[in-house]
This record gives sequence, C-alpha cells and structure tokens, in this order.
Amino acid sequence: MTKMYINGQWVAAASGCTRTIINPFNQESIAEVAEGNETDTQLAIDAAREAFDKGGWRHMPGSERGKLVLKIAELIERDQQELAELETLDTGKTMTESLADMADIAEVFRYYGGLADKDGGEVIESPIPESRSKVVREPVGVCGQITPWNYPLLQGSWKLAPALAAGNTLIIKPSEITPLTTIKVTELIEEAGIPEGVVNLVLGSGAETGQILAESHSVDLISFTGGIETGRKVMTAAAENFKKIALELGGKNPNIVFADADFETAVDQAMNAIFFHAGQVCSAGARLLVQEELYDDFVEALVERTRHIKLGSGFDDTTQSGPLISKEHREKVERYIEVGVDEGADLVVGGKRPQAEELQSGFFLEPTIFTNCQPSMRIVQEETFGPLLTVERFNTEEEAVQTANDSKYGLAGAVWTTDIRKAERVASELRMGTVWINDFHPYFAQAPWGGYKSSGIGRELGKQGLEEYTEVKHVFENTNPAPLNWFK
Ligand code: TXE
Repeated sequence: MTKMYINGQWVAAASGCTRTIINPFNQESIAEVAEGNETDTQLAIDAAREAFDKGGWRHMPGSERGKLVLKIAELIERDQQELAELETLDTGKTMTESLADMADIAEVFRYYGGLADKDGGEVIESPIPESRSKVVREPVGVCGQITPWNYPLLQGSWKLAPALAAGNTLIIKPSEITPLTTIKVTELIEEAGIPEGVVNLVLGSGAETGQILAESHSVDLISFTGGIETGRKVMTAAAENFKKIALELGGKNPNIVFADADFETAVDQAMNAIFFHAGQVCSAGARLLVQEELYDDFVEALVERTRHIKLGSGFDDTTQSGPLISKEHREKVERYIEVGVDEGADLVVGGKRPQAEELQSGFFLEPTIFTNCQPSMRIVQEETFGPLLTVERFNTEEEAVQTANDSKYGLAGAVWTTDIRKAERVASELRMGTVWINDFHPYFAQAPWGGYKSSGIGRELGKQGLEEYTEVKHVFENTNPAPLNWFK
C-alpha cells in the first residue's frame, strides 16, 4: 500500500482507509493508496508550519537550497523511464507524451534550482537623509498545493520547484485519480535530502483534504490547478485568512487561422492543438477559427486526418491518443456532444465511443469535430476538456480578434499567418496569458504561464512563478537615529 509522507515519515491514513487507483486504458487496479482525511491533512499542515517557523529551511542560503532542488532534477532524470511508465499507467497518455513531460519536469527543477540564489534584493533610494532602504523577497510560508489529473507531475513540478527554491514549506495534494508520480517524486525529494517537514504529501479527495488546505489559517498560500467551479471554492475558502492564491483554471483557447497561413503546417498543428492527450489539456486549441476563404479546404483536411487517429494503449508505439481519464469524465464530454448536436452545430466526424474490441474496457471516445459553430454555443464557450473541436468562420481580422476574445477564459491562443505585422497586431489584442504565433502549445520553464479573466490568478513558471512564492519586505534603517520631539 502506498503511503503519505508527513514530517519525514511514510504513513498510512489515520483512518486506515485506502483508495484503489485504476488504469483508464483497461480499468484494472494499478495501486492501493492511503486515503487521507482531515486528521492527516492537519498533521501535514502542522509539520509544514513547524518546519517553516523553526527556520532551518528558510534561512538556508539560496545557493544550498538550489543545490538540493538541482539534485531533485538529477534524480528525476535518472528515474525518468519509471516515472513516465507510472504516468502512462495512471493517465492513459502515450509514453511519448509522458517521457516529454518528465524531460520538462527535470528542466523545471533545474531552472528554479538555478534561480534560488539569484535574487539578493535591492537597495532603493530613500528620500530620508541618513537612512538606508532595502527591498528583499522572503518565502511566503506554508504553501498548500493542489494538482489536477491531466498533467499530474508536470503541474506538481510547477508548484514544488519554485516553492522550494524560495524557501517555503509545503503540503502537496495530487488529484485522487492520479497520485502515483507525485508519490514517486516525493521519494526522490526525500532521497535528495530535503529536510523533514519541508515537503509533505497528503493523498485523498479534494472535497476533504484539498478543502482543508484551502481553509486552514496555518496555510499562507494556496496554489490550485483544476476546474473553474473547484477554483471558486478554493478562492472562497482562501478568504478565511486572506491567504495568497494562485489559480490556473483552464481555458477555451482560440486557434486563429488566416487564409494566408502555411496550410499544411496549420492543419497539422491544429490537430495537435486539440487532440494531444485526448484534449485533456488546459491550453488545448479546442476552438478553431478559420478565415472564410480557407474554411472548406481546411475543414476537409482536418476531418480526413481525424478519421485516422489511432487510439490505443499509451504503451503501444503506434498509439496517437489514449483514453479519457475516467468514466465520469467521458460521460461529461459525451454530454457536450449531445449539447452540440442540440445547438445545431454539424457533427462531421467522431462523436461516439470507438467500436474496436480492444478499446472496450478503456474510457475511449472518438476524436470529434463540430463545424459551423457559433460563438454563442455552449460547446464553443465552455471547457469540454476532451477530444472535441469546434470550428467557426470569420471574415476580417477585427472579427477574428473580437470572436476570440468573446470568452470568459483567457489562458492561451494562437494565430497563423505569414503576415507578421498582422500576427503581432492580433497577438497584442488577444486578452490571454500566452499567445503563440505560427505555433501551438510551446511552454517552458523560462516563460510565465497563466490566465487572464476566469482562467485564473497569478503565474507559474518563469521568474514570475518564483515571485508568487515570495513576500516583498521593505527594511528601512535610520543610520543616525535622534528624538523627533513631536510629543515633548
Ligand atoms: O477537477 P477539479 P475535476 C477542468 C476540466 C474538467 C473540470 C473538472 O474542464 O472537466 O475541470 O475536473 C481537488 N477544495 N480541469 O472535477 O475538481 C481535486 O482533488 C480543494 C482543468 O476532476 O478541479 C484535484 O486535486 N481542492 C484543469 C484538483 O482539485 C479540491 C485540469 C482538481 O480537481 C476540491 C483538470 C475542493 N473543494 C480539470 N475539490 C486545468 N486547469 O488544466 C476538488 N479538489
């Protein structure tokens, strides 16, 4: 049975409860893990609080902390094959995707390990004679980190690495559906020599363990990646003690293709944008906008390719897309397919479960495209988080921008054109945290990631991702103190 890690010890749930983790490809049980509750979460919070307050970790020179974070990167690289296999077992994604995730994850730890000793604060000009003013960044304190099931360890790394580099202590709670790689990386964190109490791992349902992290007065910051409704609950709970919050709540990301785009590349990448990891990606290009002149040819090419997507086991080299994560999630996406049909969009490919015998035990759904969609449709506006692409037409640049911005989300978007001035004009008008020009999906440790509008609050990755885990302090020193004589 796989345990939780609290105050440097691997422990079973206080209640003795466990949860069975299943493989979404065949519904077989792959692990039995501890199922924590309020008691375990409170123990983890207390451990993180004590480790922060006693000061060893936060007072360690950044260069020393950085070395430990770099060591974690090395260990992830050493064990990348095992980690990738666990991720594929747990999520159904292909090994190609899982191995790419592990390479990115090691880079995230390496990047933040390198940044740990780079910010010595700054001396600022003081308007008061005979004084000195400096501005320093300090760790925020105890951080609660709640991660989702689509990129379990990748999303975890975006939280763990900067929090550690900045000198915080933390409790990480992975999604109850996909905890395996986070458990394994916690073993590596222990092996790297991170002091006890600094990193604590709690396993269990979000409604119980996650909610307590978000509410607790002993937690100073909560970082959450997940759905919009849960994000609202986390934000409301965080108001209890006005803790700092960082939220990544997904998106409905427009992929805008102008008629002068490189056709082959734009088609190829539009496929990748939506069908990568079966569309269960916060930055999925689920909303395709194609200029009128190109529309018919573009749709035809997309549909043709979509018919040939090979679904299967993530461990099969020929598989291009795995199953959805769970029974419930597949049902949710299927409800959206019904909504699309009812709303009058044209279902041109997919829309049902595949027939192949070998796919019957997995949560598979055929890659699906709806054409002739309208901006007001629910399938266009809501995050469906599955292999479901909506296609809309536009005529002018202004219309493309206005349509793309007509969304409560603002995570990411892309523009395809060979006219670079047009691309830059559009990029500057899109209300999104990331805009790709003639590409889709690149993200990396050095560049900030996060959303405008309901896509969230704050940024992960980049130096901004480190700053989220710091408080700013101004220290003023009077170098020639003397009485003021005001109240004499
Ligand atoms: O995620 P939840 P769900 C979107 C996607 C998906 C929808 C719902 O559209 O269909 O969210 O997915 C924990 N307090 N994204 O229900 O609930 C939970 O245990 C604190 C987008 O599976 O948001 C898990 O660890 N925490 C997204 C985490 O929140 C709570 C990625 C995410 O689960 C909690 C995943 C509570 N009350 C889904 N309830 C993205 N931004 O990429 C649950 N949790």
